[in-house]
Amino acid sequence: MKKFLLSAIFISLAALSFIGCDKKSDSTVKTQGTDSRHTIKVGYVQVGHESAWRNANTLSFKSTFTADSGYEFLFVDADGSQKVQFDAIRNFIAQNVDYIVLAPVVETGWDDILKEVREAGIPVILSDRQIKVSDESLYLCWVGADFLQEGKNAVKWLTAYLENKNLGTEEINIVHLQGTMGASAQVGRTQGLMDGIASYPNWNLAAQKSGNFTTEGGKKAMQEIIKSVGINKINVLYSENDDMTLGAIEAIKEAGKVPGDDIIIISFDAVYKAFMKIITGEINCECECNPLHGPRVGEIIRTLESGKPVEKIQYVNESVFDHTNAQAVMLTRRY
Ligand code: GZL
Repeated sequence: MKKFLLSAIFISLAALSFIGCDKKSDSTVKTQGTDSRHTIKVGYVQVGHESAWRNANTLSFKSTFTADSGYEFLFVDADGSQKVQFDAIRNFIAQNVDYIVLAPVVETGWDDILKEVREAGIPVILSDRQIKVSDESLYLCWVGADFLQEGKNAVKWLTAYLENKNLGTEEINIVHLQGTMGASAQVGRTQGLMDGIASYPNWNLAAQKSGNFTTEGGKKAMQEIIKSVGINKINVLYSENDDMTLGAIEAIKEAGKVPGDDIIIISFDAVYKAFMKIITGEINCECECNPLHGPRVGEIIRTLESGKPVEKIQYVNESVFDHTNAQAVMLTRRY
């Protein structure tokens, strides 16, 4: 009964926080500003709709860049394709937008297209994942999470957890579900774990597979790992986003084990469906990754419109949650 009530509270709060937002992930959504003199035309190229985090991120932008707030908002959901992102950017250049906001699918391959944008004289704001370019002036600024720090937070949590369970010197076999390979969220979270394993001789990387940040991908990868490693040999699951974690939990249960008890579960994002599992004990640690970039990017554009400079790199604030602190903030969660 308690679980049902908790779920009902979460779902109604989440629904309330997104009221009035368009839930569609249309390929192009266009809204006309109310006052043409001050309408700011923003072209936003989103990664896709692969995860609950991504959908919360999209809704955050759609609820910020509204016609009532003086924007004409062009939205493209690239469905995980960098080529679609390139095409969308060229289309935004042709439509002469005032700003291009880009959430890059992967870190590499952006030099040429961003040079085209620079020739068109359109500023580029990066949101969420980062890029590796030969010339950092190809984009104006970036707002997002420190993915390496998120990985370090997870390792720090696991170290303390094992110490508290008197397992600090025991052999610990860790299976690792990676996100979309080459995405900076995957690169940073993987580095955090690898650095941790390198510093603890009793931590072993038992298996490593990409689930591409999706629930289906996480379940399939975990099933393959269970087959190759053996469910009884797995002590910890380090999963680089909640959607993969939810799929992996299904696979762990199908193998007859109790997630959060037989296997320590560490996950990233802290979206409410997974956050609930801290309360029920199926997930031990959630490393938050704040998806609510819309207001921050809106603030950046307003600052630029007023002729003021903006910081090049802007990290969002994030926390780590487990059974000691999740309950207290459960009702304040906004995604
Ligand atoms: C992180 C973001 C990642 C999330 C995943 O900022 O890029 O992509 O962790 C999402 O859920 O798919």
